[in-house]
Amino acid sequence: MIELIRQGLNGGQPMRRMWQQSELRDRYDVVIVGGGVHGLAAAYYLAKDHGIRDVAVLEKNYLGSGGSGRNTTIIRSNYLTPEGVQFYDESVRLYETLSTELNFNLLFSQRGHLTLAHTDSAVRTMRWRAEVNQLQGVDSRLIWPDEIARLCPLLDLSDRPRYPIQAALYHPPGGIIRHDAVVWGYAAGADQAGVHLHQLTEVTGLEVVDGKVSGVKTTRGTIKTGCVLNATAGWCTLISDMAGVQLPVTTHPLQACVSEALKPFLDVIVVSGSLHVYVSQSDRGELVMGAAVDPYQSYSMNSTLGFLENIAGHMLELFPTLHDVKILRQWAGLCDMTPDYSPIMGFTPVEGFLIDVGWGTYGFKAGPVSGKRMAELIATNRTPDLLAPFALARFRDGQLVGEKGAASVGH
Ligand code: PYC
Repeated sequence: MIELIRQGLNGGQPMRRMWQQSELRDRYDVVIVGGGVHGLAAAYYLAKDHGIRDVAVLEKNYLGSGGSGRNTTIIRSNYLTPEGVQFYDESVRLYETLSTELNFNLLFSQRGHLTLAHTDSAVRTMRWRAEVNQLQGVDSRLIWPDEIARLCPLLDLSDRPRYPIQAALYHPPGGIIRHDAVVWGYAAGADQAGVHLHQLTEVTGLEVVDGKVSGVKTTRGTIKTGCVLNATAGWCTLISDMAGVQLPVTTHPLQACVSEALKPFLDVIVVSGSLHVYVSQSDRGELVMGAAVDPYQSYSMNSTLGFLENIAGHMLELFPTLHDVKILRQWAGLCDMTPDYSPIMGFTPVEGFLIDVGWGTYGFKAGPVSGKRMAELIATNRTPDLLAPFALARFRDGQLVGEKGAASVGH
């Protein structure tokens, strides 16, 4: 707001750009690969919390062009494991104050999140999640059709559908936020703190000498550095392979679509794991909808008719009155899936090569917490307690953090 008034009094001078175009230096203290919310947040907190400003963020396309600008903007912390709930809860709390922190309105709307249960086993899982959430101090509870009807009157709660709705996990702090504003806010904050943001700069190789990272080769030249953070989500195995670090990650497309604008009728976010659909209504009135990841590995971001047919059918099972609604557009992003549906953050066997990967379908909601805690890890050379369960070594040690049961849809 203060910035808006300042610009208003600026006498018609051009607005300050949100971030500058800097010269690419031939060395930085820290190089972050990936200009999405994770990479930008890590750069922002490195500078702001730890005074580490000699940082470059390298993005092969434009900032936010990957998953950060393609997700369906849902923020929540109603996970299944205590480790996951604590971690995503810190992210929700950071999101709650992020507009003020970045001096940029991110339009965060904590409208409540409903995960529907259509079977006895789904009711059991929702009860389990509610209890784990409550034990961690997170507001989630099991609710029944009368309360679901009050929160979402247009849902078909009758016995007519093939899988009638039996109950739901209700998570009031869940919400939606303007995802590109989050990217731009972190980018502007990092830029103002002295970080260099380099778009159209693709990493083509990593230099590793005697088990230590020493440089990054890019399409614009080589950069010397002793610290590289891989924050590239769907492309993370390609970058890690350059350091000789193998990741238990496969990349799958995730599709989404948006309808024409409708009068406001949907106050909450509605998720049905059994029907493979999640939907929220944007501030403009559009329905933003998504489903499970595509069941094949690919780097393709093409949309398919099959996705549209399935999601339309499942949406109509939930909301039969929407039968004449038109789809405006559809798109896809890439998800870096791990065997336990939890991310991988921290050190690797290559000194100075750090990872913030394996986000699957959960990446956007974790941007602030992973950025803050990975910055702490880089600055202190110690793993923060919150990140300890998500180390790469858990796959070697058999200490998985199973979060598949908290996925919005079955995969
Ligand atoms: O985990 O809430 C979620 C989600 C929604 C879309 C993709 N992931």
